[in-house]
Amino acid sequence: MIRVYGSRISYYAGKLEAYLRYRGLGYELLSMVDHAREIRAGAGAVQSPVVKLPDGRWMSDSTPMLAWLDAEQSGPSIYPEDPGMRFLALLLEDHADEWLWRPAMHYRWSYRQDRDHASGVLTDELLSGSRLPRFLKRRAIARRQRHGFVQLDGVDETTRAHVEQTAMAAFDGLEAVLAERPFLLGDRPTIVDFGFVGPMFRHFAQDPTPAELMRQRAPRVYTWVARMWEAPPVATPGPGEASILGQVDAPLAALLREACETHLVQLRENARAWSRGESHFEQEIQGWRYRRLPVSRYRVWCLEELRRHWQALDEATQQELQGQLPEPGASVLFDAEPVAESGYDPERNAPFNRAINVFEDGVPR
Ligand SMILES: N[C@@H](CCC(=O)N[C@@H](CS)C(=O)NCC(=O)O)C(=O)O
Repeated sequence: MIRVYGSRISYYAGKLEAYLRYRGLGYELLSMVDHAREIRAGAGAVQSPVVKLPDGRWMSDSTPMLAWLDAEQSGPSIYPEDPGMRFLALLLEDHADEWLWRPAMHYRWSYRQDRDHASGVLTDELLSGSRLPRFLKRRAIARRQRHGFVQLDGVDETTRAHVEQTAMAAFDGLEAVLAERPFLLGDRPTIVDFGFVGPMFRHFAQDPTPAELMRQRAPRVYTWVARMWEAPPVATPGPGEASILGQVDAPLAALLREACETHLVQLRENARAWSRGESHFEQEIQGWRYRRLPVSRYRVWCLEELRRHWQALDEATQQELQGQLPEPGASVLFDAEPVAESGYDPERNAPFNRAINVFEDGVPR
């Protein structure tokens, strides 16, 4: 049995669980806090999720974990075979992982109903061993999360409307794709579905405020979330069956545009600030000014990984993709000089390396 350490309302644990269910891989979900010391020693960092395999090896980080797990499976891969589509799929996964995190945390911790719900769940999951009164535990959790992941992650009265706008752009973008097909690239789930399930499932479809917005504005996304959780069986497709898209269509192009304008623009400025040794940076995204964003070393590595995948493409594919990836943003994938070096995982052992948190020791400072 695979051991998954994490929370049952966690973004990335939800992504991993959806994958394990899809592949029919049995797992048990265990508390991170009760096993924090063991996790730190085994995996390098405490975050949700961390996995202990039946052979005793530890793995972290949903992106390399899914890549490794999928390479071990028989049957059709969740990664598109076509190299160009595969690259675009990895870009959308990273966008869903790293860009939609801010709106997901904002909706969960800025709205009272959502904060009450999530702080209650996390108190019972994480702090059941502490004898403090429950209301104090809830307050401490809500304060940590709201302060660190919302206020210190650049969400204030000047950016809040944009943070919400970008979540609604994701709802609308996915809704348009799902008008065409049951999963984001075709008839079966791919890494793009597992990427978007992170924010869409455990956050937007479960937290009261965005869940209501999703039901009203993006009902197909709401049912797709359930479809992803239902864990459709993976059958080897017969000829002409269970196909996935061979080229970018209009609704997919809209998702890619949003990823370039937001996520890639932020990845570039984050990497620049890291190379200058700064802890925070200021930048404009889609015309909105963010005055103070925390630098993430982990995201410098995310950019390195995307650039590495880009470099592995042949020239003809690169040229074709350049026509599909707009500025501002796209050129950070192929600029001759890298913006920065993370120094993280130089041996390329992920998901079996010593992990780091996305931010310092867990929360932005
Ligand atoms: N890149 C990691 C990120 C994991 C992550 O940041 N998980 C969050 C919870 S969903 C976490 O544990 N944050 C650290 C904290 O809150 O201390 C992944 O994809 O698995």
